[in-house]
Formats: sequence, C-alpha cells, structure tokens
Amino acid sequence: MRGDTAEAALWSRARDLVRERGIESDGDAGPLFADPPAGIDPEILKRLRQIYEAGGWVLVESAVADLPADLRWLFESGAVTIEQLGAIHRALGVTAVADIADAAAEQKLRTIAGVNADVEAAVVAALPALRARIPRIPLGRAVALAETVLEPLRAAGVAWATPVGSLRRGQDMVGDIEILAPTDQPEAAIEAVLALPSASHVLHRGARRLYVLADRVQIGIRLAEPANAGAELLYLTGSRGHFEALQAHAAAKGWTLKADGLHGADGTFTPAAAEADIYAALGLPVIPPEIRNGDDEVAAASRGALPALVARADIRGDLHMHSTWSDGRDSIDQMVEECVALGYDYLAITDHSPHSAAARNLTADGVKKQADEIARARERFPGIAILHGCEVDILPDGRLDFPDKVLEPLDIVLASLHERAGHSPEQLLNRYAAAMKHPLVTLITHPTNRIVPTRKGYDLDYDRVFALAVETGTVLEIDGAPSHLDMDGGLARRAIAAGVTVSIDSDCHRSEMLGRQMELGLVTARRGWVEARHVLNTRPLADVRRVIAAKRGTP
Ligand code: DGT
Repeated sequence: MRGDTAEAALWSRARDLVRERGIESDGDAGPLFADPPAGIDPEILKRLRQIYEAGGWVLVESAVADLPADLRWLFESGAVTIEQLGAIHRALGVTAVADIADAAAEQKLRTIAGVNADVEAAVVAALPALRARIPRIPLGRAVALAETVLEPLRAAGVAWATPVGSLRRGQDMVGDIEILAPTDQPEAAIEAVLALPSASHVLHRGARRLYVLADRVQIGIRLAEPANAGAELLYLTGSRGHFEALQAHAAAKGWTLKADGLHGADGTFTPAAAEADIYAALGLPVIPPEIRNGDDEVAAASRGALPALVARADIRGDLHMHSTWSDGRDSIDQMVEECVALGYDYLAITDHSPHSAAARNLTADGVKKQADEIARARERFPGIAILHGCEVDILPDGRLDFPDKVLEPLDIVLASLHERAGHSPEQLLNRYAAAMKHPLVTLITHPTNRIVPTRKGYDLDYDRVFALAVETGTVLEIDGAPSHLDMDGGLARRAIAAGVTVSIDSDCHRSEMLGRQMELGLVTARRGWVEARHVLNTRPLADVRRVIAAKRGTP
C-alpha cells in the first residue's frame, strides 16, 4: 500500500541521493536524474524525477511544508505528484482528508486534467494512513487552541462557530483542528483571525477558507454558506461510521445522504442550515456529537432510546481538586472563589497524601491545619459548601496512606492508585478491592491511571472493578484533567451499564482551569452515554453526604 513507511523510505533514499551529490543547496536534481546511479530502484528514480520536475527538492520541500497538512501528507504518500496535487487543489478547493474523500467518492478527481482513475484509486488507498505520521493533539490542548480562534470568529459576527471532527466529538486525542463558522461575510471573519498574534503563518487562504499555524499547530477555518452549513457540519463532525450509518438509514427512507446533504429520489436537493434539519428529515432526534462514533447510536435514535446525556447544567459541585496544601498552584480561597463563580453548590478540597508522587503532599499534621483554613474559608464563602477531603494513595499492600484517625474527620475521602509498584493486574485489582472495601473511601479517582498521551491505563479486569464498586457502594470517577480523561467514554459506558455510580470531577490544580476541566470531564462522560442520574455530583449535597455516610455505616 502507498502512504506507508516503505513509501517514506523511498522518498528518504531519493533525498539522500540528492544530498550525497551535494546538490541540495541549489536544489537542482536534474543532473542526478539525467545520470542516475547504476541499478537504481525505478521507484526511487520516479521520485527523483518528481524532485527534478518540481524544480529541486529544496523548492518542493518548502512548497510542500507550506501546504495544509493533509495535502502535504497526500503528496508525501506518493499517491500524487506535486502537479497532480496542485491540479486537484485548484479544481476542487480541497484542503483536508474529508474533502478529498468526498471528491473521490463522487469520482471527481478522475475528471481533472492530469489525474485519472488510477490516481484516484491511489489517493483513496492513501487516505486512511495519511495522518499516521502526524502527531495527534491531546484534547485539552486542541480545545484551548480552538478557543483562541472561536472567540474572534464569534466577535466578527459569524452565525455560529464550532469545531468539527474528532474535536467536536470529544475524542481524547484529535488528528486536526478544524472550525466551521457560517457567515455571509467571510472576509471579515478571515481578517479577525489573521489579526490574532498567535496566527503566525498562513498556509492557505481562499474566499471561504483559512488555514493558519497557531502555536505551531494547524487550525483550519471553514466559513460556510449559511444556507447549507448544517449539512457541512454533519459531514465534517463524522465520525465516518456515524455518517455511514446515517447514509444507510437515509437510503431506507428513500433519500441519498451525501457530504453536501440530502438528495431526494427525484433528484431534488434540500439544503440544511442546521444539522437538526437533516436528522428531522430522517425522522431522528439530533444525536449528540459525543456519541456519533458509529456504534449503535443511530439504531438507538431510531427506536427512541437515545440517552439524555449529562450536561453542564446538571453539575452541582466538583469533588476533586488540589490546593497549595499539595501540588495545586492556588490557595483554597482561590479555588473556592472560582467554584462560586461557576455556580456550584459544593466542592471538595482533596489534596494528596504523603506517599503520592506529587511535588508537595499533605502530612497528618497538615490535615489538621488545613481543617482550620477550611473553617475560615467557610466563613468567607457562606454560599457554597466546602467539603474537606483528601486524595489518599492506595499503598502497595492495599492500605491507605493515612491512618483512619486522620481520615475519619474528613468529609470525603478519594482513593487513588498513583504508584503501580511493579504489580501485576491481579495485584492492582487486589489493591483496588482493599480500598473499595474500606468504609471511609467514597470514590476511586482516575481508575485506569492512564496518562494521555504517554501511558496506557492499567490492563485490569474492569468488569470485576465495576462489580466491586457496586458491591461496596464505591463511586468511580470520570476525571476531566486533560492528562487523565479517565474513565474514558468506552469504559464509563460499561461502568454505568454495570450499575456503577460515577462522579465527574475536574481534578484541577489551577483555579482558572476548574471550568474547562469540568467540561472535559463532561464531554468524556457524554461519550460514555452517561446521564445525570448516574452521576453523584449532579445530586444535592444532602444526597452526596448520604452516599458517604452509607458507605461509612454511619447514616
Ligand atoms: P481525526 O481528525 O483523525 O481525529 O478524525 P476526524 O474524525 O476528525 O476525521 P477527519 O478530520 O479526517 O474528517 C472529519 C470528518 O469528515 C470525519 O469525522 C468524517 C468525515 N470524513 C473524513 N473522511 C471520510 C471518508 O473517507 N468517508 C466519510 N464518509 N467521511 C469522511
């Protein structure tokens, strides 16, 4: 297959040959092409010719590096020559995989001069691997980067502006950042983005499209025609599996659903200003983007069985955050003040215990002093309930990292496996079991203990973890810290199906991130089909206290 590492190796060998001849600086590969080394692989010679025809590798490289990333990698895959890529781009205005896939599906590439059905087939074959060599972007960073562009777009008067693709679906790692914003005044929107100091470099500018580098990451902006922006949003949000399931559903109803929207059997086309128009025409409710993963969501929607996903308005408090008493950056007061601004009824300050790997930890003595500080904060902030808690480590032998007499006076205890201690999955499970059976432990934080994107979660038998949680009345967390997002959607869905109560927390270490990390936790929970009724911190404080007391056996 083209577009794989073997292909990269051919290119790299061709480049090496250019460099070995010392002709890199003037970029002229002509002599090398005219007088190739004896016995050269014809595939390498083919690439040398491309280098030569495009006027030298240096030119090719800088031209290619300046393209929107998907075009660049399409060229690098070897599926098209630079001339063919240019012709495709000029004829169709494509800038990303989604456009190229649509154009190929409509057999539009083969109609372009210099491109034929074979090239079209090569492009289609290259698409799935196109992003394989591009580092994916963690959701937290992608959300932050997108926000920098969404705000000026909205201020420039677009009808609405939203990320599309895996970012809108809340996937934990996203391939690219693209934003859709319908407007009748694309120029004004483009100027607003270009005025950003972070928009350092323009990769592509068309009448209704802009690709810029911001903080070294590509952001694509599509300024759609408002009349059909809903259709565009639906296609670009994907996922591919979801769109294909909708296409099958549409076909059964006599429609043809394409990237540009709904086509009737009689050839009529119905533009859609909003996604809801298309779902409605298909007899479906709008399916939330977070569950458009091509699983069973279209089937569920067609039998009226979509979940009422938990939303920000359901959240009454945040049960996991850190202060300067451990590795948080801000004081208790600063954290509380922000929670008040977020409209919460309650929060828990849950700093780390002595054996945590955090930069700073609570001591037993510190817990007492912290209690005094929390008492003072309660006086200063009477409108919000401040729970004094702790995120206590589960030690290698399954005991907790504070004696019971330190934990007993606390309002809530969260337990966490921060340190694997070289243990097997079975041993880790035993540690969880011991902690969950402890009456003082209300909640297990970030259960898989993964680090996005560098560390996979523990390979545990999670069905047993869920059974233990149900049996012991222990809550499992969906942690919204961008490096955790743990449990992820798939696991959260299994947890609630097993009857587990979850909490959605920020695990925040900086007051200004409290809101965003709660949002990331919510998106992750929604990906798991979680409803408000499954979530502890959608409940009034009295109910939360009842859950804690029930576990402690002190109702
Ligand atoms: P990513 O960016 O790699 O995390 O994944 P997505 O889902 O954001 O995919 P992307 O950016 O390549 O394209 C955005 C959406 O466009 C995708 O979710 C569905 C649609 N799309 C892209 N390629 C295809 C395709 O080959 N067929 C179909 N039906 N839809 C596609």
